[in-house]
Amino acid sequence: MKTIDVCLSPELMHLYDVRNRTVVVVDILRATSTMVTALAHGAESITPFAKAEECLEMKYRGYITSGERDGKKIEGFSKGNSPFEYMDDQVRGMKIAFTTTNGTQAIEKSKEAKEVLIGSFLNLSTVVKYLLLGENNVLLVCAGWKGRVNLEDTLFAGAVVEKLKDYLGPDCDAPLAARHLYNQAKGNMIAFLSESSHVKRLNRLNIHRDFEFCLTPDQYKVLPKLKNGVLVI
Ligand code: 3SL
Repeated sequence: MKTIDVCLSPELMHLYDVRNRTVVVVDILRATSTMVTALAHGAESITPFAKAEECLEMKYRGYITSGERDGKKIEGFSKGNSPFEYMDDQVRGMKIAFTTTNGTQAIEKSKEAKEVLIGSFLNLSTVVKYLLLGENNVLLVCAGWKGRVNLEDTLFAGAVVEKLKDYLGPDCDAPLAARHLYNQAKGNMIAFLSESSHVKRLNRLNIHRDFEFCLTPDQYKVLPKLKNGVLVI
């Protein structure tokens, strides 16, 4: 039986040998939700950067520069990190250089993996189907917040573990904990997350609709994959 594990924070990545695994990076609020949205709406590619300065340089190479620090658009960048900035034709055919506080850092730490995918509630069923049919053991990497665990990424991990429980065995207790949490929350995830740290942060920025959208399952069927350092579908 293939196995599935959950890395609850990128700070725990040193515990995992990812070279033979399929890694799914998840940052529900909001980086991976926004990446899925942009590629579903026709963006050509997303190049993730850990460092904002390196990302900004890409504007001289014809890229849209996107991202945030602490939830706010970075000075000099074209776009922030709201999925609503990447819908319809706003990024169709464009190459995006992207940097975020946690999401792109988690991608950077996952680069050694056999393959790196981008997961969110927005493409949940597509992720699950791919992992079910794939050959590799799986690691779900939760981006968290500055090294700390967060609820929303853990809930997504729990949803994936729950849906694959008859096919992929848990590698340790983190997938079990995530699954139990998801089963408690799934009736009303918005209410369940109302006291979570990042929801409070986003509410302060007045972007409650981003929060609700990012928790909506199966809006898109795309599955972004990292190829030579670039996310494409
Ligand atoms: O940390 C990240 O990668 C972001 O998704 C955080 S925020 O939702 O833009 O605040």
